[in-house]
Amino acid sequence: MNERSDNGVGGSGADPKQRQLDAHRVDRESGYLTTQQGVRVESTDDALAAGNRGPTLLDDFHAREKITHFDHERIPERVVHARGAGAYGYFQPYDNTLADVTAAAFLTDPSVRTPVFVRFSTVAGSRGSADTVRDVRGFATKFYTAQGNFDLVGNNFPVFFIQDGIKFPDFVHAVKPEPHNEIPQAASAHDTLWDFVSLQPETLHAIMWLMSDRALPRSYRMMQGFGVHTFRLVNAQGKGTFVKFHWKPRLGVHSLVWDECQQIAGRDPDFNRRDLWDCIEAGQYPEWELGVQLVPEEREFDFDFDLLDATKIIPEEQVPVRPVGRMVLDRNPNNFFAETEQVAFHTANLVPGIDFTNDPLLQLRNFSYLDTQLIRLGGPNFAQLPINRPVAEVRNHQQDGYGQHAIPVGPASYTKNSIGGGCPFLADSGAYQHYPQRIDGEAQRKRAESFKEYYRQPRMFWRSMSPPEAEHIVDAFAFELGKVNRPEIRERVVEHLVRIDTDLAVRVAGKLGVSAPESDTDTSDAFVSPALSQANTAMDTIQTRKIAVLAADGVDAAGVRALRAALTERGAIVEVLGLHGGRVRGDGSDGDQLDVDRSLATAASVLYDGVVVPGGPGAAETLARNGSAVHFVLEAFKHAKAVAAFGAGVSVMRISGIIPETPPNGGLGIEQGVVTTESSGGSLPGDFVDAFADALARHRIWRRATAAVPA
Ligand code: HDE
Repeated sequence: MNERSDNGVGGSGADPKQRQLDAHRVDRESGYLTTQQGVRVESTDDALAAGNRGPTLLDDFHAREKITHFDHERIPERVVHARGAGAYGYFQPYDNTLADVTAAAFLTDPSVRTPVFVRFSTVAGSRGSADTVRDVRGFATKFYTAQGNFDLVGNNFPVFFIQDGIKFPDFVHAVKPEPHNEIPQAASAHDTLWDFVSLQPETLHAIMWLMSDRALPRSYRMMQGFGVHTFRLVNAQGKGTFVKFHWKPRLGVHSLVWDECQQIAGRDPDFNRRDLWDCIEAGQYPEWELGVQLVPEEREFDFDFDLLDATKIIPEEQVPVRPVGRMVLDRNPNNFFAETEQVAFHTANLVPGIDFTNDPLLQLRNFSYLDTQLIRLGGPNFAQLPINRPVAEVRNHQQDGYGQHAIPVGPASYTKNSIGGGCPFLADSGAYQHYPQRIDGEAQRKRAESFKEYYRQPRMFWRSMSPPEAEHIVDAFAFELGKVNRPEIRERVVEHLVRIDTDLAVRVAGKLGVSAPESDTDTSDAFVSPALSQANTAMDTIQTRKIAVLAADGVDAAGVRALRAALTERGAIVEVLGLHGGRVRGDGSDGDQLDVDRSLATAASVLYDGVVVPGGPGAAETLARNGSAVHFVLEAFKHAKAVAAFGAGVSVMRISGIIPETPPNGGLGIEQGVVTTESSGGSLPGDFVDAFADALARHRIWRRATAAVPA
């Protein structure tokens, strides 16, 4: 476990960004209430008024200031990625092996720990929308390097919906709520998005990702990140190498199921945000490995797609992802607005050693971010906001504007000057140098021919899926298109699906109740990329997995304690859910009681990774008669989660129909993720705990048939 930085005001140790932020942190848990001018206030409950019953007097400068400030508290939300959550941490490279391709010290000096701030986001919803909607997730990282800020403004999909930035407003207008009635919020399942998709086959690859489990992350801590575009690394000699950036989560890539997502949107709309916050508070720090795919410039045209086309990936099997270093997030912000809302990422925030390419999507991003931030953050000085300030020194002749915080000293605010001693000096080393790319060509508005193949990579994605992942994609298309009102849009989409893969199209069409047309495309190529399937992700830990233990009076308290200890030791989080709050009685006559963490009324199975029904005949009988408890277990089962029962708790599994009256071999079987033992008390068998932990680590037991389960 890493040493955790102090989360309060000050005391931020060696991290240079935290030390800088300390100067701006204001301790509101001591001292006196004052006005903005520092004048102490005697009362803030009653405005100054004439006599007992008013009117309120304008003389009350405190009341006026308080109200005025409140009136101006809101700023525009981000036009996309409005809903987000952020955290601080650090990045450290493993070694210096990348030094042959980049001059960026933070990527090549293993002794340097670079402070970072990461903001995760959904794209389409507004600031108050739910976390668990079907959407892309933003994964934006600000590296506060000694050479200046570098922002890697990525997503959890490696491809984007359009190839040219000029189409971004069209795409965003199509996916956002429809303009006439502002419906639906944070959802792609509506006519305008699918109309756009049906007319723009370049969207199809990203649409496959959007219909897949990748769009429903279990946690921000369990999703991959991608820089998406091909960037360029540049070494000390000025030689360029094409690069794609990847973040791989240590806990593996895991997803929710769609039914669960929809329920969580009501039960806990802050599900992903809360998860990130809670884990960092608990010292369970999320971690990712940064990796790069490198393509020498000489190999630029070795692929059957264009490296500049952001709707294509370079399959990992073709160019392996080379591990570079590790990022750990170990500190929550102090204030959502000041830090997470005001952070401003920009694709053009580069440091020496990293440069752009001509990707036409990236090129307009390089314009858009600064432009939008000028209005969102109210003027040209937002880089001075504490969250945005580099730890590298800033010194230049830009001046004035709203919210200027610095006090530039000296009369010379121009270059060249003699009055200021010619300062600040231009650097003769360590300065950013643009890659000396040769630029040639006639101005034209035309999509490159090399961008015009739209079906091969969606097909590769589809054919790389495991059977349950493929099933989820079919269900997602059926759901989304089922919400589309205009039949001609549905038909046009199915026509595209046929060109991707007949099996996909026939299955979707079947669920929609339409017939799939004949394919006019050769779909015989069969490249498969196992790296794309979540079936091949890390499944070796139950760290941070949340397990619900249902408890009623008469519970086998010793058994629960033993199980909790065993699971907590493996890094899981165990919560006892009682039919009521407070405590539940144990099963002995010794007055033993068990603390309840949460009452069942405030919880739901969708908020947990697994469920346990403990022993104690009295408790089991009560739970079996309680509809909410039985539903809880059934629903977890239906969502393919690990479920376990011990002692008399096994009867609840039987009554709910999860296991037959006479279970084969003492249980439905570990293969099905249903783990039971007749034992109870402090002596739960080790193989019971091991089997339950194994099932939890596998995340979901997809092979389980759940269609007949009523939940
Ligand atoms: Fe963005 N995008 N984007 N985008 N984007 C914004 O910048 C834009 C694109 C991404 O947590 C905006 O400050 C254009 C791809 C993230 O603060 C805006 C185009 C990728 C975030 C903007 C794209 C992204 C944004 C809105 C097409 C993945 C949230 C507010 C040319 C590689 C950053 C803001 C945060 C935010 C423009 C396409 C990722 C309007 C014009 C591709 C993670 O400037």
